[in-house]
Amino acid sequence: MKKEFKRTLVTAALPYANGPVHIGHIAGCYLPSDIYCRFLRGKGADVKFICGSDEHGVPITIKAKKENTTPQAVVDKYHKMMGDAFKEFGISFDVYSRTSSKIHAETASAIFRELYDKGIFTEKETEQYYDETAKQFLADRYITGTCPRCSNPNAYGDQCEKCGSSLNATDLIQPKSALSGSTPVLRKTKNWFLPLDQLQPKIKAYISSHKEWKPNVYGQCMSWMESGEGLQPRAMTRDLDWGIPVPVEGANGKVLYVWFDAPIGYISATKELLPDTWEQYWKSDDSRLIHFIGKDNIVFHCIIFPSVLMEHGGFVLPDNVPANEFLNLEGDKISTSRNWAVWLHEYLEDFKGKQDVLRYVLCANAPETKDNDFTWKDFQTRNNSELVAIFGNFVNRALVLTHKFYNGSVPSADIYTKEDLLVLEELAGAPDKIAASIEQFRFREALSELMNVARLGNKYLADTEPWKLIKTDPARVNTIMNVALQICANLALLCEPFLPFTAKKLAGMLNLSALSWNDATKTDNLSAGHTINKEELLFEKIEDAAVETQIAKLKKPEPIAEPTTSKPVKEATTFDEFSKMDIRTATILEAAVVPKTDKLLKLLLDTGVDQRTVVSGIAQYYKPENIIGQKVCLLANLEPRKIKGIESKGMILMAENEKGELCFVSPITTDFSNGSMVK
Ligand code: B3M
Ligand code: ZN
Repeated sequence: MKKEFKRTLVTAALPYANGPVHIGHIAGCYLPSDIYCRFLRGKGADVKFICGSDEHGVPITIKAKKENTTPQAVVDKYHKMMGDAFKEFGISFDVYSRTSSKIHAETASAIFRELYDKGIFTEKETEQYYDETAKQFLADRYITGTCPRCSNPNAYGDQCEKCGSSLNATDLIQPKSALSGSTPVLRKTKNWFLPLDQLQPKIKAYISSHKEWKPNVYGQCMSWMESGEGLQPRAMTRDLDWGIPVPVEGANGKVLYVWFDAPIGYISATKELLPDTWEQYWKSDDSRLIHFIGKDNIVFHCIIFPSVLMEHGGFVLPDNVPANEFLNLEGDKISTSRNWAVWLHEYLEDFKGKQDVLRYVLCANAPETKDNDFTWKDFQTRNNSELVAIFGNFVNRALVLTHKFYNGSVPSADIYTKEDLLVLEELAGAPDKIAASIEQFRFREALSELMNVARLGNKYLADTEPWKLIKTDPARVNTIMNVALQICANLALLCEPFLPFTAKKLAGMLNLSALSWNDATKTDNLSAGHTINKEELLFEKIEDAAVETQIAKLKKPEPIAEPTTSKPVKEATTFDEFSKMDIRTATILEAAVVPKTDKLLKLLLDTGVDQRTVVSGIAQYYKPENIIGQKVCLLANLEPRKIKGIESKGMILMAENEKGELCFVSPITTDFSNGSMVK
């Protein structure tokens, strides 16, 4: 029997605050969850829509290193950027919170502590890689080395991106620390593990009771439990300095595993939204919890988070986890590092006021059951031949004719023909059809049912030709135009979940107010004599030039490689002249800002032959603590020079980027020792 729920809590995956949002994220979970929530609200249901930024974890610290700044600065920047873009795109979160908030640290710590006190965790000492130069344990992402499967020399400690194998850091051949380039050593460390092996029977029973889940989700969960040795214990704490401190004794220098704290972010965000009533949504049996995510997050939402909730007790478990597959772009995997992406904030800038076009295309082409492809050509076609030619065209004709024939006043329908009645019947049946699809998370199907309503209207006008009949049978035209206007009104109600900006505009044109989804089962939402407003175009044609610009932008190389930034080659020199330069490799051992300056760093270098001090003008670009262990090229026989009272012996070689900033040229991992000649 289907359970009756009183309220629904919908969550969308908390995006990592280490970069902006792209169309893959939107199609994966933010758009479907938004459609779902708007639909439920339209039906008058009690629903809350929860999201926020995921601000912990190694992706954030890596980004901070890359941008030479602090993790907090990184998350502050992207939290704001993502929140603003979601809002402008019409993603209707009731709250957009963040996991660096105080309320979240308290909530996550309390849940960890409860599990700890109940004796759920197993304490285990394991050997983890430790970087002796950087003096810290290394997260898997911070270790690179050769893949044992395919010999890719740049595999990461958790995964080889070349052959796709998932790895353990200790599997890597010749591991290197990405922090200092040194070879990490194994050190013992204690962490707290969630014994998923022991919990497996409970988890399996829970998932087996949800055969209604999407086959990709259900299947993935089952295959984890049934293949190999089944679920394995997983550490819920990590040796890292960015995150929520582990709230138990003897856990100095350890933080909660990001996948322990992040889903709890849904709870903290609900608390932030509803300080007094949040428990209703999380703790009563008649509340329904639904997580919208992308497929790479399935294990965390279907297995790990429910285990935490179960072991804690008192919380409802996810009732459904409608995960989508991936969206590709122009036939290729979306990639942040290759800049192969359509960024939401850039779309909003380039296509002002066209939020609904992207919403439409991403929904019509959503990767619901398999990976799908976004192309700019398809974007243009769907806009021009569906939104403009069907939806926009129908509404425009109906409104223009109403103004022309009736001065904007809705005519009355006195006698219906059989044809009219069939059209009205189909119109009245549309909301249930669309609803049935949405309730099963089939948003593409739902959208196509919505477009069928616009098609119905278009066909009705084409068949009845009121513009011809007006001379010979004006009474008949009254009915036709009344019916056409009812279709317009219901379209405004039904399109709201998908195309909220269009819904608002259309409702304004029709002078409709205070109607919602449920009213769309009626076919007399506009009464005779009601005055409508002037029509405007709902959608505009998108020209070739606009999509060509986007395609060109996609193909444009990273700005750093642009030819305009290169300087002409200098005058010729001789090899003898060059040979006089003693350039060799060295490692930065210590770094400090030279007092009373803001440009200079005093560096202590290991040159292989000695240790020496060099003063370098790079303080604006690098923080001293971030460059310890950095390999450099040193011009070793440059005459010593006193700079601010410090004797500087040599000069390190840097590259100047197009912004005039100085960057290290040496790769992060290197295979030569200090003192190697550069020739
Ligand atoms: N931040 C991973 C991701 O963005 C992660 C989701 C957390 S949901 C609690 O793919
Ligand atoms: Zn590999």
